[in-house]
Amino acid sequence: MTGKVEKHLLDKIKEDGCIHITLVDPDKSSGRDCAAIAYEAEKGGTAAIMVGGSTLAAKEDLDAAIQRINEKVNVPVILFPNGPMGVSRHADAIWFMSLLNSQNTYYIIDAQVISAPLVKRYGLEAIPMGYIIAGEGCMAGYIGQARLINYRHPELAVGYSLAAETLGMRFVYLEAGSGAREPIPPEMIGAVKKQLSVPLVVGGGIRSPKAASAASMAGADAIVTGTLVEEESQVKDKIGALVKAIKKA
Ligand code: 1GP
Repeated sequence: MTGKVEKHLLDKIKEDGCIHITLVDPDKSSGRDCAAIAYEAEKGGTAAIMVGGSTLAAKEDLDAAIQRINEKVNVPVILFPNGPMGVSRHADAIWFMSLLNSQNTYYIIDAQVISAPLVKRYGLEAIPMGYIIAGEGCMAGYIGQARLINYRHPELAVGYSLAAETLGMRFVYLEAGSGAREPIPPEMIGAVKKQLSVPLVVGGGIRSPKAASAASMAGADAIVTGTLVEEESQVKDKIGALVKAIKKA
C-alpha cells in the first residue's frame, strides 16, 4: 500500500520531473547541526530529508537528530538505515532497502529480518527499495561488502534494477557512494531508466548543478546529495541551484 510519504514523493516527481533529496548523516555532523542544514535545504526546495549513514553507531544520536529536524522542517524525514540501528520511531518513513549486490546476506536480508518487527512496532511507513552500489562505492560499498559494478558495465546495473522491480520493490537507488569522485555516469542511468518502470534515485558524488542536471537528463527521478551541504554555509543557495537544474517539468 502506498503511504503518505511515498505519495508525496511520487506526486512531486510527477510535478517536477526530477526531485532533490537531502541526506544528512548524524554521525558525520559532529559540530554541524543537521537540523539547521535540513531547514535551509527545505528553503532551497528539497523534497525530503534522508537521515542515515554507513557508520552510524549511536541510536541516541539518530533519535535526537530526527527530533531536532522535525521541529524545523515540514518535508518528510525518511530513514536511510545501515541496519537495525538506523531505525528510529521519530521518522516519517523508512527506505526499507536491500543492498542487492552485497556479498554478505546480512545486507541483503538479515538486517531486514531484524528491522522489520521494529518498523512494524513503530508504525513506520516502509518504502521498499532496491539499493545498488556502483563505481567507487566509498564507505557504503566497503561496509556493505558490495560487489561494485564497474561503470563500464551498465548492463549489470540494469539487471539488478529489473530484479528489484520484479521482486516488487517500488524504488531503485543507484549509489556511487558518499563523496565519490565520479558520480553514476549518465550512460548507466540512461540504460537503467530505459528498462525500469519504478522511480530511479541516483546519488553519490553529485556536487554541482551541472552533474545533477546530467543525471536528471539521463533519466533520474530523484537526486540525493549529502556532502554538498555538509558544511552549513549557503545551504539554501546550493540546494536551490540544484533543484532548478534538475527540474524537467
Ligand atoms: C550517499 O548518495 C548519497 O548515500 C550522497 O552522496 O555525499 O556524495 O552527495 P554525496
